[in-house]
Amino acid sequence: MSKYKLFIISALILAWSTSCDNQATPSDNQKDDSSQSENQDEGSETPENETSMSPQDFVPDEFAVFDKIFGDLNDDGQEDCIVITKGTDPNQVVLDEYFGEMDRNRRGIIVLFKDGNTYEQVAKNQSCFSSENEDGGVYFPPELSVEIKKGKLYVHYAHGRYGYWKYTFRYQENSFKLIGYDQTDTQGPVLHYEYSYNFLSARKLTKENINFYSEHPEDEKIQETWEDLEKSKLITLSSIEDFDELHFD
Ligand SMILES: [Ca+2]
Repeated sequence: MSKYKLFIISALILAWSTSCDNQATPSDNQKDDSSQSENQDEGSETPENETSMSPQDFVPDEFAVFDKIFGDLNDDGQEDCIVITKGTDPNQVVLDEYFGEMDRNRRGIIVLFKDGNTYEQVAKNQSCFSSENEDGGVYFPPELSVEIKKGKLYVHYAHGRYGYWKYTFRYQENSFKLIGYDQTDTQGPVLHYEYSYNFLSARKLTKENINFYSEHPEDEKIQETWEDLEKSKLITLSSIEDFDELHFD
């Protein structure tokens, strides 16, 4: 009889502990699910916190790598990486009367800081640059190059005999800020105007070749003018919708 009682008690304990296990399982799963969705949310809201060993891993599926530039952008001696991306939408490949198929997918930029063996994403803008196959009219379209020099990020547009313009960015307060803009207006080898904006000091320097119409570079006579700019919040790289629309003169 006592053996039978013991059996009943053992059976009850077993049943009770199993039900506890069953209860615990879904709540654990629930916990896992919620922490996973929290992580996913964090990932989409703050992609700049993503890390990976390879720059390629930061490029979303529907984009291709157009170019990669290496150099130190935050003065820690570790070589950072800029990835220039390009869209892959087949609808953006158009047929040009003279040049045949032209891929007009826009280009973007991803900036990665090296930290030991991994990269961390610190800035991303997927469509701020037009394609390399825009219609330049009677002249070729401006040629984009992105460079790292002395810890700064330069977005440079060369436009042959008409001159160039370039944007200078520096990493500060957790984002790349536009701190300078330079532009030249030339006619072949002869300079007409050179503008230099410093957004940190809110000052602009204009150099004018007052002997421009002599049409000889050796006759250049430069007159310098300084102006104060209206102080405003620095523009961030990630917020620029279209570099083609970002001009100051
Ligand atoms: Ca670095």
